[in-house]
Amino acid sequence: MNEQLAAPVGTALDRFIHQKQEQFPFATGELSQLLRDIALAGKIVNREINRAGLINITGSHGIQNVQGEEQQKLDVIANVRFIRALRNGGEVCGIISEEEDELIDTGKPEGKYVVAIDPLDGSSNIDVNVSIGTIFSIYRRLSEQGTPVQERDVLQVGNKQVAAGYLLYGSSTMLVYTTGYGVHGFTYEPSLGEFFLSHPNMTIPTSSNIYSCNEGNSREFPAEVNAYLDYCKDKKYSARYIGSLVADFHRNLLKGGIYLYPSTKKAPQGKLRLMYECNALAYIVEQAGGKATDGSRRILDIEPTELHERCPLYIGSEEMVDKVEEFLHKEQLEPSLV
Ligand code: AHM
Ligand code: MG
Repeated sequence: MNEQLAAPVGTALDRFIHQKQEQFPFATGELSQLLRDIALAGKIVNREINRAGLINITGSHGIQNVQGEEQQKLDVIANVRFIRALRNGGEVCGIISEEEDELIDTGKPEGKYVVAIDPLDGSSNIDVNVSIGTIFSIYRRLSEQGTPVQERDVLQVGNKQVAAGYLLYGSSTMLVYTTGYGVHGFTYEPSLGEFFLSHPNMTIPTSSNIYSCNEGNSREFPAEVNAYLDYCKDKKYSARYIGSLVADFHRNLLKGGIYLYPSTKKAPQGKLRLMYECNALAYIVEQAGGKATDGSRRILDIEPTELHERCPLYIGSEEMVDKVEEFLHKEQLEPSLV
């Protein structure tokens, strides 16, 4: 990591963003402002989450989202908060959100950026006081500034992300993001209402003994995946699965490990969404020295065709992702069950 880009632990997020911007002579400050907008919305959502148990706003909202899943009230709240923050900021011309069927035109055609966001991921964990998160990807628009946003502005390949990150609402609230110059983690200090740099230049161990997977689905997995899971058990790896992607990913980022959500018989493309779950985490993991694939393709090289498309995900420590790929491509194994 370039020493010039180093900032001391304890640096406030705003200052950190400002310092980074100063290192790029032609930066206009719009991306910096956009990151601040996301951080602000994150603080508001964090407050709502912390009050959830008290003010009885958790539980199903009674309507289904675009994926056919039941929305939780906090999903809706988080969605509204982030969209409002991004709209008011003015840097963003279009948004796709897990909670919205269609591309959202923010009504700010001068906005240079588009955002793909999962406002509250791991929503099945809200009611049980388990960590949840927000995941976001930022792209520079392709169409001309000053014109309405188009679908092609958001349907960009992951390697075109200019920034990506997540908020983790856990035992502490954290913001972790990259703009392509390493991964930096900030911890929220609620009494001051500010994020402070706590994890500069995060790197993921190249290997470890943690695997994260919903093995309840194993009857539905391809045979090759089950062979890999047997390998993990032979190696006496620890299974750690929270069921909140951000939380599972964050733990593996710090400690090393692999997270896998394979294709299943029922869901041949897996469960997770490329545009606002897989791409952001793939960008972060690569910046941290790890790897992310769908089993055969680098996640960041997948050309999207639909806003809400899904893809299998194998992500984490490089050697562990290499190993699972080795299993997935072993010819001597029984043909895939899927
Ligand atoms: P969500 O966007 O509806 O919350 O679904 C995504 C979540 C991930 O956070 C998590 O890793 C995965 O779904 C868990 O799925 P499962 O319950 O099938 O194990
Ligand atoms: Mg999600």
